[in-house]
Amino acid sequence: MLNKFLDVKPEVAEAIANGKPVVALESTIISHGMPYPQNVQTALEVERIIRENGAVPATIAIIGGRLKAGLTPEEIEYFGKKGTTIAKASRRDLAVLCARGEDGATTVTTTMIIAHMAGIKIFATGGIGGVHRGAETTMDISADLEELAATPVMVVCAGAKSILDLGLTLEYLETHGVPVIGYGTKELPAFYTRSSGFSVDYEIDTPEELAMAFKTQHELGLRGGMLVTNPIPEQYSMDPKVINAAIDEAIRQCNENGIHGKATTPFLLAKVKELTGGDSLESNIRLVYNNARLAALTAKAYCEA
Ligand code: PSU
Ligand code: MN
Repeated sequence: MLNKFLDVKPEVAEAIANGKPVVALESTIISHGMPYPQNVQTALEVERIIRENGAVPATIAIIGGRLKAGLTPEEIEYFGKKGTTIAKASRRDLAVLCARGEDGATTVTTTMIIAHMAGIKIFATGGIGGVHRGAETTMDISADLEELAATPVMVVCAGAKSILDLGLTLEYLETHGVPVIGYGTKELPAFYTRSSGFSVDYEIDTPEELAMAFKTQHELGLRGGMLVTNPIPEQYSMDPKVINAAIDEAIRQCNENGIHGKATTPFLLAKVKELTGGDSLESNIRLVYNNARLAALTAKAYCEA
């Protein structure tokens, strides 16, 4: 019995019922992560790349209080156009949004929750939330980390931006038992750049081995997800000096303006984009395509394993 608040798109439901590969996608990256119309173009292209690599895409969102696993192109356009006027929905927002019949853009956390309700195991995105710099006093730690600890969905991302404290983010994931895998690398990628100076737990080099590791985690009866960090392709990676200067300036302005809570991450992302012009947006789009492809191949391998 599926959850009474859940609507699974027929194409997605058919794939799940027949053991075919499905990849979940989040909607906060559309509404809060990129400007219109690039957000809509990117979301549609990501779905195309997933199909091209043999899986069915399921973009996840909350519309009129319904948890949607799979959106139509019209619904993706609606989210892209409404942008930041749509509520950014984390775990704590779900109940009230559903009770009131409102819309919500799903973060990594809520996309994992809804994917799991629908029976989807693999999820591709750009970056995850984590432990913010200064968290030792602000206690700003993304709910994404708790969800990775609890919910059995593999998240394929490009590592984490250094708007976060990457060292503390890794410590937190270790404490909560979340495996952090580098795809073809021993180093944690830092979203816009391929290196961070921090090590991942394991390097894995094929979608087949990723699928096997994740399947084994389920068969062992271990709870929680797995974090796959896939470095941005070399030709789209940014100059670390340029991007780190922009991030430092964004954090300075964030503190100066007293931004906190759920507004922090969207503020930092928008500032970094503003300070680096179109370059960071292009990198961001390319790394999402790269993650979509890997997630589709891994979902396929998972179904065949
Ligand atoms: N980091 C990015 N891009 C994003 C996000 C984070 O590089 O789009 C979004 C994701 O939806 C993520 C959310 O789940 O921000 C985390 O927000 P918070 O830090 O408030 O938990
Ligand atoms: Mn936060």
